[in-house]
Amino acid sequence: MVTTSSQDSLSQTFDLKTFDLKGYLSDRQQRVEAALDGALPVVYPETIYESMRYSLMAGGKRLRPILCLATCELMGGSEPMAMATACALEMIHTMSLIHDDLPAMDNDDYRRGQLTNHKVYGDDVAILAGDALLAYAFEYVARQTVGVSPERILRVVADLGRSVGAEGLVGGQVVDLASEGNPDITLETLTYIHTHKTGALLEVSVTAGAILAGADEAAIATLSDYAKCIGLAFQIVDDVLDITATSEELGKSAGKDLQAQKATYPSLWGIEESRRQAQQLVDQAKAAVACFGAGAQPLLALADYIVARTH
Ligand code: GRG
Repeated sequence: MVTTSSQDSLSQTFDLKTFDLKGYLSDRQQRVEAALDGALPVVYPETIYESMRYSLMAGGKRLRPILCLATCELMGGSEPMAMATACALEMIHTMSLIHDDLPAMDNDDYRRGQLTNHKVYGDDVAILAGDALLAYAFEYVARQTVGVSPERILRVVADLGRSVGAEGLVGGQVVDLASEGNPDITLETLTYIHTHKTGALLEVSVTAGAILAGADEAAIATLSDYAKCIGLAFQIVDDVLDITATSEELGKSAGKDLQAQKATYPSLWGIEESRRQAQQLVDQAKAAVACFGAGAQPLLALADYIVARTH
């Protein structure tokens, strides 16, 4: 693995300043939006499809699908090979947001700049919309992936399953709920929560694209190192933004962590140290993928975007 100290020479080699991240994100977001739109038509019983689409098509950065498309491309694969998984990742992410916002969980009224799913459709339909999106995500990968061997598709399905279950999102969420109201939790517990609740899905987003493209195990392991670093950096920045950004900027209620007396990285380290730690992780992530040469440019820029983002 390339060390962090190689970062300066890396930036010179790739001249990251010339990479048009804005254009790259906008292009990939549009492709993902179109694929998602086509993936979920409204049929009978309309209410459930409308509720699923309400949250799925509400915008969002589409970071997980974009990471999946980027690593597939980096490893020599094509967009059609990865698009079904990219959509599935967004379906899973969206269902986790719907369930996270429910009164029994974080109890939020706004998400992605609009009322939360249960505020519009009721708790019952919102729960079912989440369930249906989760089930459909797996069906979609299995049925709609093109140009990839069944063995690779099966591995992606298994990895996705692990990342959402008790070893992933659900495990992280359970420890998060149990820690609520306890501002004294340890850094170890906080890191467990976030590597599972946030990191697991980001990691599979990165590795699934590579698996679909037929990457070797060493490359998958390197990408997994990159993903672990950006996953944690992403959550540290999320915690900072919850304090420093407005509800309008975030598209959801700001200041929720303080209100719920949640331990966060800023509550343990302060804002400046949290930013420094996030930057260090991003540098580490970028150093990990330097071995891939100029093709890694999107992954380098996406890592920078994670610390620079404002929502
Ligand atoms: C997965 C079966 C299953 C159940 C869900 C509720 C729950 C269990 C887990 C919570 C997961 C969760 C909401 C984690 C937070 C992750 C996070 C930082 C979300 C914000 O992601 P962004 O900023 O959002 O990428 P956009 O809206 O841009 O997509």
